[in-house]
Amino acid sequence: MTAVSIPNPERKLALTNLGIAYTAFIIGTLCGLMQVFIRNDALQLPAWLDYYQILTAHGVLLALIFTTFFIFGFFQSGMSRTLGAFGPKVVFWNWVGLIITTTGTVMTTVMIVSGEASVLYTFYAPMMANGFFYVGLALFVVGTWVQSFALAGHYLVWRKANKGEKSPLFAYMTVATIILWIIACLGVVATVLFQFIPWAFGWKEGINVELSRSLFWYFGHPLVYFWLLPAYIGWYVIVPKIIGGKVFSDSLARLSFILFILFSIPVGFHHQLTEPGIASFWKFLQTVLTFMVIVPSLMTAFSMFAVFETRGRELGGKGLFGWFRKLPWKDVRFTSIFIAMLFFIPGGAGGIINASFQMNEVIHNTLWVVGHFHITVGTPVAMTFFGITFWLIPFLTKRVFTKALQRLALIQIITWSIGMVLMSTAQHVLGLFGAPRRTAYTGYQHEDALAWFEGIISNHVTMAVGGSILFLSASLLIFIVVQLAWFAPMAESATQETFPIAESDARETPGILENWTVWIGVALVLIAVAYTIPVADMIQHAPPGSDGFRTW
Ligand code: HEM
Ligand SMILES: [Cu+2]
Repeated sequence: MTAVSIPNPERKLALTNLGIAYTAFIIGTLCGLMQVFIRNDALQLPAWLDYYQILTAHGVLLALIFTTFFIFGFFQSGMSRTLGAFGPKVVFWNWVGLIITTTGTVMTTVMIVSGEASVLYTFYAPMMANGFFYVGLALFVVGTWVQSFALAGHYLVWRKANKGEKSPLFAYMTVATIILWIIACLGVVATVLFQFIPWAFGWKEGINVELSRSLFWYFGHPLVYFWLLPAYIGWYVIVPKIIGGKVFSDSLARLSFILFILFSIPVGFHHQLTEPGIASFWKFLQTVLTFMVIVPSLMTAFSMFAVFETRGRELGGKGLFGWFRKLPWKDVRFTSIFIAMLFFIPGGAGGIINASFQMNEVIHNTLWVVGHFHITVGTPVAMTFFGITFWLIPFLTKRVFTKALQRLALIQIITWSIGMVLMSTAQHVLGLFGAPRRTAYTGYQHEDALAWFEGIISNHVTMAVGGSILFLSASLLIFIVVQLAWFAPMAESATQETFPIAESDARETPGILENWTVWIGVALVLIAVAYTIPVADMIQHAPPGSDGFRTW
């Protein structure tokens, strides 16, 4: 399939999703900029604006809205590109889902902006937001489910028409991500519908805090894989094509996605290691399951570098590392994703520290954690999405990604990297010295404590310098996005961007890998083992429910 573009309905759907994603992105990063200045005591907000309001907006707009809308835009384009044009029903239900998701987004954003929901993106009870904040969240999730089912429907139609064939790798990976997302959301939907909404509207008194936090993290950890797997699609399926290579191994790629589904859900307790209401055995079990995710992560790293080395040698690279120089470094579609991968090396190593029972005590709720997720979701995921954007938008708008824009794009990813190295390193080190996360400026009334934060790296000023470079980089990205959407010259067939899909040989791939019933079954068994007894405990031995608090 070498279709130059995809049909108009899919283009419109995808562009709408991407447009909302980037609107959220620029507002979210502006909040980030304010945060670094407030924490450094260089900015005081006016009385009507609150640090926690901004921080809630930052988390929700970037971690939930930017990522989710981007992912669906990417999926819709890729599913149409690899499985063929959507039927009218698939188009219709994708729109219905998109509209519901957007309605939910608008509702939550209005609540946050009007100061009714400064509960941060984890909305921990017993902090209580306006009930419509939770209704907005529920609509957001339901809307993504409708879009997910529409895409799954498209896949099923393809499978019926192509009996006995293995689906294209892009479609397979999309379905895996959707399955993960739907199973994961069950937790957040349960707590929002049955705990938060009745409580916030005053229909029910008191909330079981431990249960709500556990249901949140049952969702919150796989949420990070919902961000990561689409980035991995970029790594496994798209990058090899961009550099002129092939997928290293089709079955390895599929197996790694299955392992991500299995080992990313029954592990939420690793975010709750300091909570008293969960027996340590269950924390231990979930920690062990958490570490299993290292296996597919290293499989991914291995196959990516195998693709790079193979291609570099094809291009004439000699010796142990000669292949490295042969890679197409000037192609920003590749370089962006390569740098994204590099950031994931310290990001993943930090994750192992966070998930370790004892070491978690050292970094828990410190700025270290903030440093960590900016070099996992904030760069490996986000920068992979930038790299995809550079060709996806011109592919959809049929415009040219001109040489001048390509140069700007290189500057954009380099500045993002520099800003992130500064901000994230400062956050990691400050965190080790005990600087807390999720706090505005903290005066620390003692000179010894103040001295900890006066190093060159362990300094809130370094963090602010990094944050400022990041915001400039974000603005540059928006400039490029706007150019690609509306102003770049229209393409002719020779200059039209393609949707790169690498060749992947599925002939030897075991059919069982596409037997979803089996894998959903195994996932549910693991979830039941990890959660049934501790959750039953939380319900049976629950203390009296808590009233709601407005801490802002
Ligand atoms: C201009 C770029 C950015 C800057 C300057 C920035 C800055 C910050 C700072 C300083 C915090 C910690 C505040 C605190 O704990 O008191 C924070 C939190 C956070 N950031 Fe960013 N960030 C940026 C981009 C991003 C991106 C691209 C993402 C994700 C895609 C992201 C996701 C988050 C999340 C999820 C939190 C946690 C919010 C919470 O604790 O509730 N950030 N950011
Ligand atoms: Cu986690």
